[in-house]
Amino acid sequence: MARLNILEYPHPRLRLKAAPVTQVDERIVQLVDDMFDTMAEAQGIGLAASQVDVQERVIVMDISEQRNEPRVYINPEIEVIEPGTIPYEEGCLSVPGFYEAVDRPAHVMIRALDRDGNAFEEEATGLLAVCIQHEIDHLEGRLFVDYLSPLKRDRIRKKLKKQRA
Ligand code: GNR
Ligand code: NI
Repeated sequence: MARLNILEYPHPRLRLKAAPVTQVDERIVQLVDDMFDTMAEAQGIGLAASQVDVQERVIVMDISEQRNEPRVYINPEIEVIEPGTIPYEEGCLSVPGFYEAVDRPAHVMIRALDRDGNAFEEEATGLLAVCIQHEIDHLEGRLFVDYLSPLKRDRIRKKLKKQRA
């Protein structure tokens, strides 16, 4: 088990597109386990491999209160199954301390591989739907701040830069 370093906005590597996993082997299982460690330590509800500088399509999540419902999504795909969006106040471990409302499709079907490499599908609404879309965005090199006005985004970028200085 190991905790990995989380890249923070505006790190250029957060903009890279992640490649599909070709085989769910020991290396991927190790990555998944390290990502769960990293997410727990950072008290996040989701983490995409892109955030720990691994450009492969791997996501871990746990949106449960008790933090005892681990979810793994490898090579995830989503399909919007009902029109309509919900606003949700989003945060991101790569944009620490900032929360802003983002609109996303409210009802989606997720298809992915699990930690054993088996295909599964899952219907998602509410926070699950929001979170999987937020994580898939990371795999595409997108961040929630991209949905904000350029002014808000720039303010966040400058404040983070100042905090780190
Ligand atoms: O911990 C997180 N909380 C969160 C809250 C609202 C919408 C999305 C998220 S995901 C975030 C962890 C993270 O940065 N995942 O990429
Ligand atoms: Ni995030």
